[in-house]
Amino acid sequence: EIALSGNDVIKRVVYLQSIDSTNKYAKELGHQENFESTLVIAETQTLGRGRLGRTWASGEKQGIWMSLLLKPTIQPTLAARMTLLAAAAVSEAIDAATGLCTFIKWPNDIILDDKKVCGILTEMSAELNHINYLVLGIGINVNQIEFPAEIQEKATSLKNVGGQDYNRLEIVVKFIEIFSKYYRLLIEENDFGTVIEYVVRKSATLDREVDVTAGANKRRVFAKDIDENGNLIVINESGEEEAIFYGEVSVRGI
Ligand code: BT5
Repeated sequence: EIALSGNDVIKRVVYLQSIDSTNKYAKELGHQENFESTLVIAETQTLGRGRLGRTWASGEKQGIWMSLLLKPTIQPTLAARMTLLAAAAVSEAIDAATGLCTFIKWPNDIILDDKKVCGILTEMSAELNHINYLVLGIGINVNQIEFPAEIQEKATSLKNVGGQDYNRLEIVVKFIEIFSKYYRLLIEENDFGTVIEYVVRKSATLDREVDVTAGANKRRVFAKDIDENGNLIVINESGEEEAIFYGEVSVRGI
């Protein structure tokens, strides 16, 4: 466990060799009264999770498996902003540390070479008017070269694309730096535009047809923009503009 001096956004880092899931661990910390904002990092996970209970392959010590526990003073209805903020920070951190060029697939994936290199899982506990805690779970494939057969086609790592090993600590440090900057802008200056600007510029989703899946319902729409709250603005089947708040967007071809 390491205290981070000089950073008022992330107060400490907990470093673990192996854990079932860093998100689960961070959520347990979040149940303590007056918890400090903490970044939980593990070398391996035995039960890494994606959204909707899906599995996240993270058994190898070659990735960055981390969860950031925070208590953001924003309305729970605006929590989706935090996922995009994390996505922007991860993408920018990877690019800065490696020289590679990642893209953001709304709302929670980072794409490299048309494949998924990182996924984000946001979980929170909230009352009507405030957030008790929020956990941003981030999984980045860094130096693995192989994946389980069922995701081999759609997953990649920084090493697969860049052809070399990358220093994971360097990426984590950059992430802490950039995330803290964006977080302060949002919380202290109510500026989310800077994040949106980055997400739009680096979007793998916009200006193309995407499938929007909500439960069993799947529609093909045209992704036009991302609004100031981080919602995806699409042109629907009837030619009308519509905001997509939640659900799942799959970009064709990715
Ligand atoms: C996500 O879910 O993309 C969120 C992943 C969050 C993982 C982090 S790791 C640290 C923290 N602790 C946790 O337990 N979780 C977080 P979703 O959009 O539902 O995507 C899941 C899908 O991605 C799976 O069903 C697979 O198809 C695919 N997948 C699984 N492992 C992958 C990997 N290592 N790289 C790329 N794709 C993967």
